[in-house]
Amino acid sequence: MIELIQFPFSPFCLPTRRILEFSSATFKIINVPAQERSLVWKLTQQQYYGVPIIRDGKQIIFDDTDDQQIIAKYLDQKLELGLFPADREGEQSILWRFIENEIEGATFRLNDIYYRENLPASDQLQYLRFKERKFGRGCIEQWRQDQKVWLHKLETALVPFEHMLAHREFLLSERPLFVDFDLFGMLENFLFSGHYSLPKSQPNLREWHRCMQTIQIVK
Ligand SMILES: N[C@@H](CCC(=O)N[C@@H](CS)C(=O)NCC(=O)O)C(=O)O
Repeated sequence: MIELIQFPFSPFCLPTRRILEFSSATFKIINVPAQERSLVWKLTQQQYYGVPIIRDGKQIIFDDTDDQQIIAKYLDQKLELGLFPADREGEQSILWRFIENEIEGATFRLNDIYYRENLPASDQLQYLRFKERKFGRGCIEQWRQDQKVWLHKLETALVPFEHMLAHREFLLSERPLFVDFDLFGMLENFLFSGHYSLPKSQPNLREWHRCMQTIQIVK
């Protein structure tokens, strides 16, 4: 059975989880604390500490690149999901870079504002320290002060997707491709704290999001 090693609000784990649910394959979720990666380190034989990783029998799959989608492509092939049709590879790879930079940059900050609610008390110190080491002292407090600015940036960055969804049911096609799951995962990260909803100005995106929550492959 496929095992997904993850933590629940990770913007990079959420697309993988939804792809697995979409596939109808049986899989098991193994949650690790957001700041404690010894299981990941051990399973990858000291090659990687990020999440997600996948265990599939004897194989361990992880994506140590910024833009190759190694895990999603592995699942796509193995489970025959058709998420990466060759004739859409170029458009998808431009879109997933935008999704994982512009969109994710806003969603993770907006969610991290609520890290004390999202994490058990025992994990909060290491989480704050990790963020401050990466983004500077007081970064989360700053994001909290700039919350409206980040919400506006997110809404603006989502406009092109709203336009795409005015013309078809999914971003590039009449069926979901990888970029649908990628954007969905980032938005689930944004919505995780329960403090936000998708912009009222973007009804097509809201409808698509509702559909993406439960869609399953028909084979
Ligand atoms: N390219 C990787 C990126 C994964 C990633 O950035 N994961 C974050 C969590 S959302 C992570 O584990 N970062 C390293 C860390 O937190 O120490 C993928 O798509 O799987």
